[in-house]
Amino acid sequence: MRFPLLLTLQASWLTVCVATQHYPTTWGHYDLCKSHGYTDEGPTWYYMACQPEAADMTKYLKVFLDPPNITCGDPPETYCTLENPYMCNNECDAATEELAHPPELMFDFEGRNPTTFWQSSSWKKYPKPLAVNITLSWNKTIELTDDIVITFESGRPEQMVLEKSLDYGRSWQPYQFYATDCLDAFTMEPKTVRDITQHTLLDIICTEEYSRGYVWKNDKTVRFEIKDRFALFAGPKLHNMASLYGQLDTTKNLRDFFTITDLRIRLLRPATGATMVDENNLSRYFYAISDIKVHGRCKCNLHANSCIYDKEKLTCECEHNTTGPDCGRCKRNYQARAWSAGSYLPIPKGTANICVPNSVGPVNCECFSHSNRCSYIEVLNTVICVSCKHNTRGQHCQLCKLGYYRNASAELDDENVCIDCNCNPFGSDTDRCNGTGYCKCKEGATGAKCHECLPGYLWDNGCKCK
Ligand SMILES: [Ca+2]
Repeated sequence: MRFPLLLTLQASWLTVCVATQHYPTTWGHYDLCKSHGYTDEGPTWYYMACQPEAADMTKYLKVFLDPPNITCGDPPETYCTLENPYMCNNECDAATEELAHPPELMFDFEGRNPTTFWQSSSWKKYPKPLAVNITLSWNKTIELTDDIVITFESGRPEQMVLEKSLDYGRSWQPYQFYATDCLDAFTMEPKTVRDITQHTLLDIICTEEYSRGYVWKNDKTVRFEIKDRFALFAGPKLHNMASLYGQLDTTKNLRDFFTITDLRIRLLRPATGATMVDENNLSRYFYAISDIKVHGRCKCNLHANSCIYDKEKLTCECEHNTTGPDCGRCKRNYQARAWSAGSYLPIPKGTANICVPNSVGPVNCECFSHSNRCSYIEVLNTVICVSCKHNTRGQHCQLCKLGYYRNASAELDDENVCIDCNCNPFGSDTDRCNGTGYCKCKEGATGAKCHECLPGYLWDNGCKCK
């Protein structure tokens, strides 16, 4: 029986504060979507940008192979080792559990000995290339937060491309090319991640770093370096995440670079060892992968701090009145202003950019013709008019400014709705008046505007005793 799995997301503030730690989980700053608070108007919610904690994303993917029947063992095959063509005691048989190498063994728990791995058929149709595509699909946008690491139990491929899709597999872009000879395989100059700068971060490179060295059995991994790329903005130990957030906030291309819905590993040529391909012993050449690491975050546009995994699909638990798998739109009845993603800025709590309920205030910035500009006050969850003219004030310019009073014979949208109190500056206490225009007089003064004196008083810049 399958239960929905809730990714819980309590960021560890402790870890954030340990400055000397390598690669602190500073992304965890954004772990709360809202908090309770108080204003003059009573209790309210304060909204903050928030996002789910980074996690092992291989638990939530589906894997597809192309060709679909490329996994070894049907019919059963015997394999030789690359180093010693006479050592042919590895058997693959899909019908026997202990001898089968299905794709899910690329994602099971590793750390056991011997390792478990997926394995392809051997290169029986040489010289036709032995090419295999491994597609990992999340059916959901995710943001990569750590290096992608692929561990090969065969030799590492001599040619391979890592590709990504941002549109659920409709279109693909390369992430990185891998070859023993980049010029020969892809007509690209060989580079490494160390050649990349802030300005060339989006460049796609070919690297020879992860293809050579089959003889060194420990060099089994092929890597796509995410953290080295982060470090170009956040510093070598990722101390200055604020700088990275700032860049991610303002540069959509950069944000998209680390965002994927699918990954595709295109295996184009298996390891062949140091010598020519031995056509008489093609059982030496195949692909075998024991582990693929993809660490990332369920992408919710900074509008959710958790995702649920239900019916084999990740979905954001949207806050801020947003909805959709990525919190990518406003809920019904919360469309008083256009949807926008949350922002990492200002550090450390960001801006929630919540969706505004239609029912809070008039939807179309109603200011009784005294203003045509409104502003949304997030703390109060309210739309208010800005720069009310004609001596008005208030959320909808429905009140008179101090020193003015309501003209009882004018409608609310009349330019003359507010009349100057016109209180005599010497005779009255303040320049304010009541709702009928009467000013508050100083001792001895009288009249609506306090410009006359009571009996026994004489006018002399105000009313003085006789
Ligand atoms: Ca495994």
